[in-house]
Amino acid sequence: MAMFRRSRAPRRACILLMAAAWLLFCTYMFHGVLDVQLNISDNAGAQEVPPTERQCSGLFASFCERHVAQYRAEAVRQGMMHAWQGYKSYAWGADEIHPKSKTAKTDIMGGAGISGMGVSMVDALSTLKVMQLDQEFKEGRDWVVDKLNFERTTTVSFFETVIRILGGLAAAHDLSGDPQLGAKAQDLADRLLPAFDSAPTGIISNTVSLPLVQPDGGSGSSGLAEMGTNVLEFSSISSITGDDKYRRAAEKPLRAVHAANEHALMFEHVDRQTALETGSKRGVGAGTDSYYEYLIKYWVLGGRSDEHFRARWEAVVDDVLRKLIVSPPGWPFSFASDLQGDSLSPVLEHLRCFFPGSVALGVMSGAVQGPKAQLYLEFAANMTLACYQLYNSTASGLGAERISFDQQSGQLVISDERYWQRPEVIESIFYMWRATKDKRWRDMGWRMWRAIEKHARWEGGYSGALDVDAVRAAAVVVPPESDDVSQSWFFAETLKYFYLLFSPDSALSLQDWVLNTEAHPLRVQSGRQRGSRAAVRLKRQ
Ligand code: DMJ
Repeated sequence: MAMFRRSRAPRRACILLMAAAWLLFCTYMFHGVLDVQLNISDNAGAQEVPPTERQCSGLFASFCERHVAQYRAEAVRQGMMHAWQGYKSYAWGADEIHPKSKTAKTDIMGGAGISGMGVSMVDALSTLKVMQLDQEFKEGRDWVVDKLNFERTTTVSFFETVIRILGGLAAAHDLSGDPQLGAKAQDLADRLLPAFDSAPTGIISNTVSLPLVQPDGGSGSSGLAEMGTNVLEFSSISSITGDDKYRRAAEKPLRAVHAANEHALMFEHVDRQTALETGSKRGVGAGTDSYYEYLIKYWVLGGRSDEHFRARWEAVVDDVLRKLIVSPPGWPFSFASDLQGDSLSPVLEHLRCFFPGSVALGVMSGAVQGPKAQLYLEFAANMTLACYQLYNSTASGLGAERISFDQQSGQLVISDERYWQRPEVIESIFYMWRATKDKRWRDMGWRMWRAIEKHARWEGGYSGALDVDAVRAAAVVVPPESDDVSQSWFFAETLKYFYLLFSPDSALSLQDWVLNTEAHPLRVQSGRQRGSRAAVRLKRQ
């Protein structure tokens, strides 16, 4: 038998050789992806990070993509740490930081906004928690528990106070389970609650006075977004406290508005006595936006069982598709515009860009099915691409506040050149990524993030810019001038959506969480129905 026994040496050598070749191949494939260090300097010129631009293909594409995404998520997380550090060093407890001059500001939007509530701190909490920056979260949480109180006499915007402070506290509670944060949220909710008792419809006034809102007689009208953007937050307070009065109070005006108005797509104001719409413009932009957003999100938050809100949302989207779509000639994208009389204006403002994301969320949640879901998602993809042009068509890569189209030539014009750190475009890109898993959404987001790092980073954090196209206009290369303001929504929303775009779905499951209009995650209250995901692919351009 021994003569049949072959030597094992050549076989071993062969295996060793193959292993070495495999190692070499892998090293070549992933060189620069695995061992790359973050290298972001203050207000850096271009920070070139070629590995993250690498096209992942072949056998290891999904492995490679995972690492690129991890790298990107970590870059954004470090951005949050940088912004937090700036706020901590130069503006601790203030409402806003001015990151270029490294000074602090208390009072947002002078008089009719909010002041003295550590707005950026409260807005940052849920982002810190989502990013698992636990030490930083604790610092903020301790300030809120020890220092934040609502005793000062002040006039505030009901809307801003609810979406940033009440939403921020409720989310910080829901994410951490900390009862003291829940108590702080309830304290504010109790002070705001009497606002719903002013008018028979329950429609609140745009501005109210703290420390305790007094019913004001309920005359005049309220902005649609201002009256219709609180049901998520108050409903969450009901979940936290086990007392349904908050949810009931916030639902009442919405039901009154729906009963009084047959048009799903409404004018910008409602009369507080009759709940009838007033105004002249129908659209989903400034002044009306988050009212529409909350129709679908409230349905999701409540476990997808209240048909009233789902049906109203579907009627809105159908009307938008029928009446508001503008497709500028020669431009491959279309978007929802505003209808004034019979005319649609070919203007796209950043604020309106939340809308496709909310449509994608509705589709993902199973609010519509079959061909309609497909139609909605195709529209959402196309409008998100239109919105991406707010960034893609500027010389700096920062997002313009508004673009429009020349009536004669059809050419795109940057009609408001300010960058305000707004979240709506990255928000819709995030939802489109979750709905389709097309990695080009991530690449778009990364290009946007790099522009922010390049043009909007300062020692004290990140700011807006005065002219996103200044680089193109100037004869020599000049960076866009800073507006020296770090918006609190940059902490709450912009950074969070960038981070979630590059993170695995498990970082924040949309089955379990609903993001309010300030991107504060609130826990879904009951039911866990799985929505259908209609697959739609981006058309190649
Ligand atoms: C945020 O405060 C909220 O997203 C609001 O609904 C609209 N405006 C800002 C951000 O642009």
